[in-house]
Amino acid sequence: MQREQRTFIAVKPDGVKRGLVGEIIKRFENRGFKLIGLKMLDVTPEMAERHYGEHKGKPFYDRLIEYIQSGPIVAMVWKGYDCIAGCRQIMGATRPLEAQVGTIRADFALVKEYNVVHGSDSEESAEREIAIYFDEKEICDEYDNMAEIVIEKLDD
Ligand code: IDP
Ligand code: MG
Repeated sequence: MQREQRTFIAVKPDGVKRGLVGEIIKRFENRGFKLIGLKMLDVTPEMAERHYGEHKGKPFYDRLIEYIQSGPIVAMVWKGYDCIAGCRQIMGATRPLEAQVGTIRADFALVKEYNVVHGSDSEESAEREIAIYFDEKEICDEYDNMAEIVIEKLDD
């Protein structure tokens, strides 16, 4: 079944520091997804805890909270057909060695702790994460792009 979805994607601090913002955006654009929200910001402790609440209690939680605040992130909202799974496919598996060659994490990361990009894993987490970083007024969904043309073709 076709699903038009929104997802939250972030270039994590290591990705920003390494100058990978353009490369990462390009990969989602190339696929045909539509960029509808974009900002650079420093994650606050409150945002970090809301974002990664599901991992609270895990051994890596404190390091993860520290990592996501170790420099600015580039926060994005993307939209398109099966956008959540599609963006996760472009990102690759959490552990770079398990990620397919050609994915962001296989191509640009060495270890799971510093894996350069975040992407929501379900519709529920996408909407929850978008709300942490964006006001709906900041989302620009009123322009046409290929993603919508592709969806129209699929509907025929
Ligand atoms: P995901 O980013 O692929 O969705 P999650 O399991 O949701 O992976 O983990 C969130 C983030 O926590 C990962 O992207 C990674 O930065 C970090 N992380 C996950 N597992 C570990 C671990 O075992 N050690 C250290 N950091 C981890
Ligand atoms: Mg996750």
